[in-house]
Amino acid sequence: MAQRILILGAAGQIGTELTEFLHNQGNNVLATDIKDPNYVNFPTEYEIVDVLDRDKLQQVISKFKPEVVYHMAAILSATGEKIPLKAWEINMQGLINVLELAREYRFKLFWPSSIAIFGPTTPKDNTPQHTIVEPLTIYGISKYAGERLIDYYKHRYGLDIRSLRYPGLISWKALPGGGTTDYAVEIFYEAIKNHRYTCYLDPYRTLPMMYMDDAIRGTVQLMEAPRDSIKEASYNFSAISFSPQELADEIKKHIPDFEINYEPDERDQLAQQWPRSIDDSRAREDWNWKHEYDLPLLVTAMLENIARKLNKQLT
Ligand code: AKB
Repeated sequence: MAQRILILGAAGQIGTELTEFLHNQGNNVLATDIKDPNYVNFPTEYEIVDVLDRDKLQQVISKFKPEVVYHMAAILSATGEKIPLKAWEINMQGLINVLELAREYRFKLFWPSSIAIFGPTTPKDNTPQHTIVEPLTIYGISKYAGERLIDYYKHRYGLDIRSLRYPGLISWKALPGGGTTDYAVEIFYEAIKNHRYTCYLDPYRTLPMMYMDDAIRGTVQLMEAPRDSIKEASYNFSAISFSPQELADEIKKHIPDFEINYEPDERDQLAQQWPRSIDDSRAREDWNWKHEYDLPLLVTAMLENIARKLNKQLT
């Protein structure tokens, strides 16, 4: 059934594709972000909304009356380390503003968490749903505090709030911005344009990753699942894991002269704190999550779509 859906942070990497997907499903979608309308291109209505501007947020919500809100606006891990207090304000105060409006307007809410909630003391392989959580980045701390806060609002005020711990997301339609896992998108553009890439992570820095089509499908599936099937405040959510070297080797199967070299920087220290792989069996059991893209499928899809977008040949 078509719904009235508000997207906050619609111009970001996930928001862009989520907006398109929900619009194509026949929903009445309002996309919002802080970007100038001249620099965005949505198939839906668009409005400027800063999640820190509670009055504007309230105005938009009281007028549009969304049944569902996806709050995707956030500062990611690498940018967060450059502006920690601003990142905390945007990630936490932005969430509190949305939660307070959820209390008043009773919409269903999606809010993204991340594998960044885990830290150096967390078991790195097949990281369980419930385990040691001691993040060291401001982004990870804000995401874990956010998980506790949405759970509080769920139980205290009876709200329907759902959440996923996203891994690194790989997409060709919109660029990521300010994350530690962004290399896994940049590498495709550089491979197609210049046949070489300098990676800021260690060659063997394995991280959990997912193709955007899987991420969007899983997100909407979580939101459509019966309310009583949702047992976790935020679900471990996983598809594949690979290192930069494994990704480069797969790209070389399509672009044989592709070369990668490594200059690890401070982002490698962030990635080092995160899990190598995630146990998402709770998501698979509770609401039937299942990914479709493995590494070869993901690489083929990324190369073909970006080459077409840039009007370039692969070899
Ligand atoms: C980042 O790298 O900061 C994000 C994330 C894993 O949440 N992509």
